[in-house]
Amino acid sequence: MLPSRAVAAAASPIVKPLPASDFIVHGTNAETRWEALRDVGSLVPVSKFFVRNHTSTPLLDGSAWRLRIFGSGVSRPLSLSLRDLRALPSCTVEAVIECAGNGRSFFTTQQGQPVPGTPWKLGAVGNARWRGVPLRELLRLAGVRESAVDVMPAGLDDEYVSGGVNHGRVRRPLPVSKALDDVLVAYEMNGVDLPADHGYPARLVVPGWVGIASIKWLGSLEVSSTPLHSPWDTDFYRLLGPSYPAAGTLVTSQVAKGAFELPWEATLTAGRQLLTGRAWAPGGVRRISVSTDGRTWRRATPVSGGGWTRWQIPWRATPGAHVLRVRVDDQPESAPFNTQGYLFGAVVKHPVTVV
Ligand SMILES: Nc1nc2c(c(=O)[nH]1)N[C@H]1C(S)=C(S)[C@@H](COP(=O)(O)O)O[C@H]1N2
Ligand SMILES: [Mo]
Repeated sequence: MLPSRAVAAAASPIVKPLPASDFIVHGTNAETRWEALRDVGSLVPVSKFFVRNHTSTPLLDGSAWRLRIFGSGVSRPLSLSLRDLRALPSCTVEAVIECAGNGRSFFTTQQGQPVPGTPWKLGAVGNARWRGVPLRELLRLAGVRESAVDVMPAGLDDEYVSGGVNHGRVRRPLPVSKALDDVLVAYEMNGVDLPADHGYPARLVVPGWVGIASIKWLGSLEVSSTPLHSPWDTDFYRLLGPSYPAAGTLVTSQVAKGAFELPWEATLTAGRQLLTGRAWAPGGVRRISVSTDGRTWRRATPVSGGGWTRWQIPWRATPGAHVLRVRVDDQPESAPFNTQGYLFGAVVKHPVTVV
């Protein structure tokens, strides 16, 4: 048996409980309900954190697990156990993980541009505190060469088969420049061992980049002096369509977004309401504006800072149908169409009925 094979098959694609009050389940994926974050602090607890699985959560044995680092870009290939990894100097970072397809359903519902794929609203995002070893340090230990250009992290979940094609293990090349910058090989999430659904025993955390970069159930890192590719950078996670070059544009950084901590659709009672929500942007949030009438905008009050900001704004709600909007930084009115529905960065129109 391979040392890193799953010890057992889980009964469902996601292991943790998915109460309907906290999640909308889409096949092997689960989206966080925004109303479930209303009274929650800055960190999204594991119990409410979205899950995006290409297949199923594997149940890995941490004591048998190894992380292999190899390839033409390193002079000292390594094989680390979980104990080895935990013995190295660690650091803790707060970072948002957000699926490239977060907000995808709004291409269809707001822009009349149907796109295939998981019809996320805005709940394919979460902020957590991650502890682990900077990838930079592991690459140094492995003797990363000047000539190294790409790192290919690969997951230990099942091979991904779609449309009759086996694409192999979930893996996606990461440029060495990013790998040496702020990427973490994380083994804790919000102070506990990484939960099975979020990559136990270790995952990458790639701050500011689309979620696919943050490979879960990390089993190997190939470091190469020549460019590496996988279907996850050649076919998936590319912006394709009339306004892009024929080969498409690779998706790397996320775009600014904001959400109300309200059900979709929401019903509120008339009178004074305190609207609350969060705003997030890879480089930090600069400005949050809210419109309750579609014409005038008011600044919301930030309750916390950074790249994941809680905010609030009072609203005198009058009976009837309303559309609430939050704009973070320079969010546009419409998002550039791409055939796979990535990076929906436009202002979202949140329907609310006041009674
Ligand atoms: N091995 C592996 N890593 C993976 C995935 C996967 O299916 N397999 N999904 C990716 C995608 S598309 C996203 S958005 C994030 C989601 O992380 P989460 O499930 O911890 O929220 O994990 C990424 N890492
Ligand atoms: Mo994703």
